[in-house]
Amino acid sequence: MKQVGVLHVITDTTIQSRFTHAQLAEMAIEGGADTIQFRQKTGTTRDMLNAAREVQAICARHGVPLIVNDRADIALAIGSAGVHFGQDDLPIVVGCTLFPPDSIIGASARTEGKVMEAIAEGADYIGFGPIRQTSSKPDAEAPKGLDALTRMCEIAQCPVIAIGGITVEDVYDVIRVGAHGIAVISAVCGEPDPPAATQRLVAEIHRAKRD
Ligand code: TZP
Ligand code: MG
Repeated sequence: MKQVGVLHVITDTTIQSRFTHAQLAEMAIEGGADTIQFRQKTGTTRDMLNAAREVQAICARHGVPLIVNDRADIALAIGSAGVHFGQDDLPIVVGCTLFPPDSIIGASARTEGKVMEAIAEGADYIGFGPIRQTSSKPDAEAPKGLDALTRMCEIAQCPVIAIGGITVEDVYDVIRVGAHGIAVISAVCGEPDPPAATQRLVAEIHRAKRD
């Protein structure tokens, strides 16, 4: 099984405009994030490539894997460590043929059937959510809660990364019910002090894994 990080900080320049993707990545890594996800839904491909390239340079300097959301072309162009596909993106089985064998391929899956399908197709981890109400993804489904997360963690034969509205107060329970890790936007990018916020999340993840 490939090594998958426990705190995926998704850089986002729509819920806030104080920081660029690169600045957010730098601060998240400073706070202890072990995975960065570049996620940008709008703008030109050229601008996206330039922004992702900057983030990749920072991640490479710190030895932290970068996962690119949706955009296989950008991921391949910058040589990121991995890519994350949603249900409307490239099928996992197609993604697996495009990327080097050591790449981390993540998949969003919201039902048991989709989880099993993504794993069978070769996903290295499953992103499951939204766990809580989120305002960072306008088309997010209704919150699924901890019971559904527990069930997914039981059936998934690969790491489950919980996502959606996760705050520092939720982290302990999310990990205790079986999630391998969490992915967050607002709990880092929307906080006044992103490095400190990241540190608090990391501490909670480790506390839950120790107990
Ligand atoms: N996918 C499901 S919920 C979500 C994504 C990208 C948004 C996560 O952001 P936040 O601010 O941590 O709820
Ligand atoms: Mg997607």
